[in-house]
Amino acid sequence: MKASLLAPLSLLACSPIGEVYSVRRAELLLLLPCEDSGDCDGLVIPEVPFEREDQVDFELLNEGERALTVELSLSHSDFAVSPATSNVAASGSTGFTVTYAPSVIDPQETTLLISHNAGGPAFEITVSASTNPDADSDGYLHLLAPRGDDCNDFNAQVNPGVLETWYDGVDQDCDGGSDYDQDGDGHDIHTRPDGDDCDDEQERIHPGAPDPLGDDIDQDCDGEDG
Ligand SMILES: [Ca+2]
Ligand SMILES: [Ca+2]
Ligand SMILES: [Ca+2]
Ligand SMILES: [Ca+2]
Repeated sequence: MKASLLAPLSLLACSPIGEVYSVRRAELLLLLPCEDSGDCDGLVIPEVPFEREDQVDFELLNEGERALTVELSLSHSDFAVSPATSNVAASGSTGFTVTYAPSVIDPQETTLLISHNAGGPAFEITVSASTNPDADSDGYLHLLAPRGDDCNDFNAQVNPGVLETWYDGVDQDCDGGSDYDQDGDGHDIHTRPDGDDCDDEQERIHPGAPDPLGDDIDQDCDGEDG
């Protein structure tokens, strides 16, 4: 049996093989991708923005002479592994994917449990992940981050420090107001389907505004002065 040549099964052996790191259990050899940083103690998923997900692939080799069944599970709902079960043919291999979709800003860690019928203990692999709170690198953090105020963290032209461009349908400065109400009087510009502001650059001019007679200004937008 090839397995008899392998390292003691009770030890978690982690050693570099090119750009992957390996862990053995009986006839199974787990090959994990290794970060450039040399952080190779498990699966590492770096810098995933909110509202996005990232994934890391790894491989399980069956070095034995019989087909083996493996089951994979993760203990954290922000992580998922696919497929959850697999049969690994003798002398064959199977690929798996761990996906991370962050729900919080803080770095997270979970355990990937890989059960198998190869004999010996299951694999327990640490999966760690971190988030990128400023995905568009505009210096403003995602709304879900502490003190975050970037209402679109995937567009560097949108943040509280940007000058608003009116009437383009985009809230550039993240103030949450209507993009069709430049003067902020609560009435959208009259050119909009639901707009009734006849002068959207004067906050004192809109339907319902006082319209004193004789100043030649139609403050209440009814079409005439007074
Ligand atoms: Ca940002
Ligand atoms: Ca932004
Ligand atoms: Ca705008
Ligand atoms: Ca207005």
